[in-house]
Amino acid sequence: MSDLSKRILTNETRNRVGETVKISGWVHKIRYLSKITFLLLRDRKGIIQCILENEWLHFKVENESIVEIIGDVVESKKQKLGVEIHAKNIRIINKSQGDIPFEINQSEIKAGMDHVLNYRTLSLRHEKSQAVFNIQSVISHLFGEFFTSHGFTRIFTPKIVSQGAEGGANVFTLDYFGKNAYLAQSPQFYKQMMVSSGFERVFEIGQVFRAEEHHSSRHLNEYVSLDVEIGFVEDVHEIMNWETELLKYMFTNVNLQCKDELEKLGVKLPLITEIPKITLKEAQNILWNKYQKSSPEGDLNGEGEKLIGEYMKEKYNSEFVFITNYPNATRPMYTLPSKNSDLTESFDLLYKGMEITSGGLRIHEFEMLINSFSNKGLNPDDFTSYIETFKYGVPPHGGFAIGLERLTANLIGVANVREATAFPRDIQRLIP
Ligand code: AMO
Repeated sequence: MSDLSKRILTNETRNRVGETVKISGWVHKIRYLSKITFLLLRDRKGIIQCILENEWLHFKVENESIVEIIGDVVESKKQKLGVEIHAKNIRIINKSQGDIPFEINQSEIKAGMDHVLNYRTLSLRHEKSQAVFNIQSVISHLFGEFFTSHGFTRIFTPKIVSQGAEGGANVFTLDYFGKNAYLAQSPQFYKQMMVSSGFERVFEIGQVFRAEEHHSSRHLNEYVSLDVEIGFVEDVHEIMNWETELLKYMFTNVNLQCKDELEKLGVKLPLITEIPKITLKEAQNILWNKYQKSSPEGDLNGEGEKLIGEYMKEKYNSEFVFITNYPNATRPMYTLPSKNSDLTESFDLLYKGMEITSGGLRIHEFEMLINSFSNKGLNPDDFTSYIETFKYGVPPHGGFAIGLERLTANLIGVANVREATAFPRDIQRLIP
C-alpha cells in the first residue's frame, strides 16, 4: 500500500502493480458500457485508464473536470502503460462547466487556428501541444547548458530601451515618465556591451519585440530570442562553427530527453553533422538558374528561402544551410564590413527553408562605428551610450541569435510559428 496522502503521477503507476495508489488529473474521456465504465485520467505525464464498477458504474462527470481517484494498480497488457487502475473511490475536485469549445481527447484538435488560440489554455491541454512546449523547454535549457558549459555568462539586459538596436522603424513606443522609450527589438547593443565589459562570452534568453505589420506564418510581434555574443573572434566562420556545435548538441539531447514527445508528434530528428555554407550570391544564382526566381536586392524572400531549403535537402541531404556574405546595404549598422568589398562578415541560417538565425562579426572600432551609423542615415548622437563603449577598448567580436519559436516550429514540423508559441502576439492578437 502506498502513502495515500501523496498523489502519484500516471507514469509512476507502472511499478506499483498490486498497490493502492492515489492519482489526480483531468477527465480525458469517460465511456459507459453496461457493466463497466472507463475513465481516462490525464496528468502532466500522460493518460491512464481507470475502471469504474459497482457503485462507481454510473459516476457522472464532465470531461476536463479535475478528479482524484484512489484505486488498485492492475497489470493490463493492452494498455500502453502496462497497467490500469481499478477505482475504489473517486472525488471530484473541481467540475468543468461543460460546453468545451473543442474536444481535447481526439488525435488532433478539430478547430481553426484562431479558435485554438482564443481558447489557448484549453488547446494547450492537448497532448501534442504539451509535447511541443515540453520540447521547447528542453531546447531553451540545452541552449543555456551548452554555453554555460563553455564558460559563457548568462546575462539579463533591459527590454525598455532608448533606441531600437536593429535599425528601421519596427519599434513599439511607450511613454517612459514623459519621454519616449521603446521595447527592445533585440539585446544586440547590450550583449556587445557586456562583451566589452569584460565578460567576453555571454548569452541571453529573453523576449524581444518587433512592431512589424506582417500577416505571416513566421512573424510574431513578440518572440523569444536566444542570443550569443563572443569576444576575441576575428573570423565569421568561428561564429558559424559555434552555432553548428550548439545545434549538434541540441538535436542529440532533444532526441535523448524528449523520446515520448517526439513519438507523440511523429517526429524523427536527424543527427546534425556539418552544415553547408553558400554565399548569398550563389543562393540567388541557384534561384535564378534552377527556378527562374529573382530575389530582392541583397536578400532572399520567403519563397527563395523555401526553395533554397529544398535544394540543399536534395543536393546535400541537409535541412540546414548557412547563407553568407550579405551586402552592407541590407545588414544593420553594427555589422562588420568585409575588407575591400561592399559585403559584410555576416550570415543567416536557414532551417527547412526558413531563416532561424542572423549573425556575424561586429564593428569594434570607434571611428568605423560612427561612420557606419552615419552612412545608414542614423545620428550617432542618438546612440551615445552604445557608441561610447567603443572608445575604451573592445575586442573583435561576433555572435548570433536564434528565434526560439521558429526553431521549435521547424523542429516539430509545423508550418505556423504560432503553434510553437503559448500565447502569440501578432497584429491581430493581444489576448489571451
Ligand atoms: P534578426 O533580426 O535577423 O537578427 O533576428 C534573429 C532571429 O530572430 C527570429 N526573428 C523572428 N521570429 C519571429 N517573429 C519575428 N518577427 C522575428 N524576427 C526575427 C528569426 C531571426 O533569424 N541582433 C540580430 C542577431 C545577431 O546578429 O546576433 C537580430 O536580431 O529566427
